[in-house]
Amino acid sequence: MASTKKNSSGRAIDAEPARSDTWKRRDFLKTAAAATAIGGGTVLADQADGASPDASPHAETNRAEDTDSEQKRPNIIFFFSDQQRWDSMGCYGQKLPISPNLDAMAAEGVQFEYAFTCQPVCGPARSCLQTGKYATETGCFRNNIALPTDETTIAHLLSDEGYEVGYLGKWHLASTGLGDIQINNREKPIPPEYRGGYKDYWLASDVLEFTSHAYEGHMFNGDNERVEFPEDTYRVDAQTDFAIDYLNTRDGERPFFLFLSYIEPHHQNDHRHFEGPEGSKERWKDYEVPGDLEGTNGDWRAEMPDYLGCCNALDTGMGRIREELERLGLTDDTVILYTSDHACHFKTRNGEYKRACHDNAIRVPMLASGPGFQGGQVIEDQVVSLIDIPPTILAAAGANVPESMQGRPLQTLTDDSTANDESWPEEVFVQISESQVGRAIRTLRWKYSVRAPGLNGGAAAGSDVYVEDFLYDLEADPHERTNLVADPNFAEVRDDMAARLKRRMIEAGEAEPEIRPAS
Ligand SMILES: [Ca+2]
Repeated sequence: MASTKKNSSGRAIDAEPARSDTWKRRDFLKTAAAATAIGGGTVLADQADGASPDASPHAETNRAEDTDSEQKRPNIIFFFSDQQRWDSMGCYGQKLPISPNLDAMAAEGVQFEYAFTCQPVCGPARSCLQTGKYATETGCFRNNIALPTDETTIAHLLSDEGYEVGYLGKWHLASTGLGDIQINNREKPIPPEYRGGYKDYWLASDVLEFTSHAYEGHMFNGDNERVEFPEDTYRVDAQTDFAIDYLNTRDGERPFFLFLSYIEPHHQNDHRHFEGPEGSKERWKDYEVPGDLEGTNGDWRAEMPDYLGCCNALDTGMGRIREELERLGLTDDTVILYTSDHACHFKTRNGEYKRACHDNAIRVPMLASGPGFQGGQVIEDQVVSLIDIPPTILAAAGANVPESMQGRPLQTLTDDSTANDESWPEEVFVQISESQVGRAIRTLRWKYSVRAPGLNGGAAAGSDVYVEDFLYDLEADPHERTNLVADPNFAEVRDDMAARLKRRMIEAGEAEPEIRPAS
């Protein structure tokens, strides 16, 4: 990799608190056009603090006026996997040849070494990606809560900017309830009002694992028609076929934004196993055991080869998409972002795969390529979050980032950017639900989490009182084996972390909680 932006990787706990509160989107917007060189795309910096996006969520006034520059605005593909660990790729240390295409993308683009989800479970993470708000802000704090139909999404905002907006794959934001189901689109065509503003192209299933398996299944198109996966085709390949069809059948008059949402490498819920392409068990059996799993129980011994097979199929999909963009002459005009909704701890932190504060539940791969993301940079002196993706997508389009969005454009951190990245937060903020009512922060060095005593994480979104749960020194203990939460030598660190966590909760619209020491 040609360039590494690095100044303080592995630094000790910082004396200065993060200055996220002083970060101004307007500062970014003033420099974003130059930084990302989006063909002179009009950035309406003077309107950044103007009309509230809440007051006028889909206002045409946000739209850039310059027709010439509109034509040069990049296409954007958000390539999204489900439950993918960061270390499933070569560029993050995977030894097996799982990810040649993603590694190539990283070598040309930008790799975010320390990327984390802001909510380690499907629906909430997806609500954050669509809105740029934390899950408690939209009410989607656990699975099975539909995204409120009055929320403004990245699709609405990009539509207003003149983008064609399309969605393909798993949605998981259109149904509410389980036994008490109130809105049920889990196995049905999703009505337009529950599609989050993706109005130009739609081929999706709300709960894709209910309408498909590895080699069969269906989704529904924009006209509510059932579309079968091609026979004997692995699900990832089928979805990639659909994406390539889309690239070849759009009229090309507007730049497009495609949210391409795969379910792999998620396990298949009905039989509780991972389903890689046929042959995965043999092909990927000689994997190096990740350090966090070594010596643990869990089900990774039986499941890892299929899991890696899923990841390899995604990589092949990315290779095919990039090849098709090249064939269509769109490579230089297309930003591609790649990440996952959360990671996978293989039943080593609780009885399933996620919903925990540990890195093997929250650390994800994150890559970007195309305009604004070039040169093989590895960003390893900052932690970044899924919550930064929506502002990144808008910045890539040259669009305003509404104040309601909590994250920051990742373009700020690249070598090409003239924006001040000194104000980038030193920690990511994580909300955890279902398994607990939990909150966590993760800096380059520390992991700190708290848990609300006696509350049901499927019922309560938050709490006034939390108890310290975990403190890990990731420099000394990268696999999170030694919990320092009650160690008197780390009382000062815990105090600092508690202060940071409270500040982040307040920024996310939560009440300042009482945080009690572990007993
Ligand atoms: Ca998921």
